[in-house]
Amino acid sequence: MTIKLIYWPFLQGRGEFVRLILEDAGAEYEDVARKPESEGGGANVVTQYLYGASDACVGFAPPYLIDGEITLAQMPAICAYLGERFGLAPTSDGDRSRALQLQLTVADVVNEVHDTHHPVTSSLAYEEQKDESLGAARAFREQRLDKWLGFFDRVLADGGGEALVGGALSYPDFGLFQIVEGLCYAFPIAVERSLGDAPRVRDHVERVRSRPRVAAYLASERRLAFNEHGIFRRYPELDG
Ligand SMILES: N[C@@H](CCC(=O)N[C@@H](CS)C(=O)NCC(=O)O)C(=O)O
Repeated sequence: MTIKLIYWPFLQGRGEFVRLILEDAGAEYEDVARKPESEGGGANVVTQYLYGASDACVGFAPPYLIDGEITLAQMPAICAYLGERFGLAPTSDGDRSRALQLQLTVADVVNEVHDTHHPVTSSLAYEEQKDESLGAARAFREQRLDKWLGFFDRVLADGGGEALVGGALSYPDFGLFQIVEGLCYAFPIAVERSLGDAPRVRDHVERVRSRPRVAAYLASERRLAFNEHGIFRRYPELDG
């Protein structure tokens, strides 16, 4: 049965963490809202789920995943589910819990990055909170970026350098790939400096990028470009 992903059709956002796992797994899936409206797609599909107009009360906010009878929301929960389903999760109980811990840490980074351009509220545009964003982005660059990348670098070192947990690539490895890709887009100057102190993270990103299905996906039209609607936005003034 085809898995359905319901997510905003014009941005990577939190949906991209799900897309990367589906792609690496070679899963049969439909990115429903990206289909033309005439074929049942469009942003309206997401809105229907978001505002409860759909039959299924899936979860509070997108991404949503539908796999037969199973409906799920919350990006880390979806990634954990797909990791288990497609053999991209550790097998021992301890490592499985740790994989979830790491995916939740990825989600923490996502939230912090979001708050660099929306520090006041999501319901106002960036342009309406630009002054506050300057301070929030500066604090992120100066106090958090090295800390986040250093943390993941140490986790990779502990795991032998090839994977975050369990000795083989699993779903949080794709999460780390995506946050570093996003950070490089949003804060190219600051991240280039920080990655110099996180060499394992840098290598890791290339390792994930060169996986055949990931590489094919990144080169395809299915991979949306980063843009200023998503989580990782390039506003040069926020890069210091
Ligand atoms: N914690 C949730 C956050 C979900 C979320 O904020 N979704 C965004 C798109 S990335 C959205 O459209 N939110 C609409 C809303 O909160 O009303 C997750 O990780 O999935």
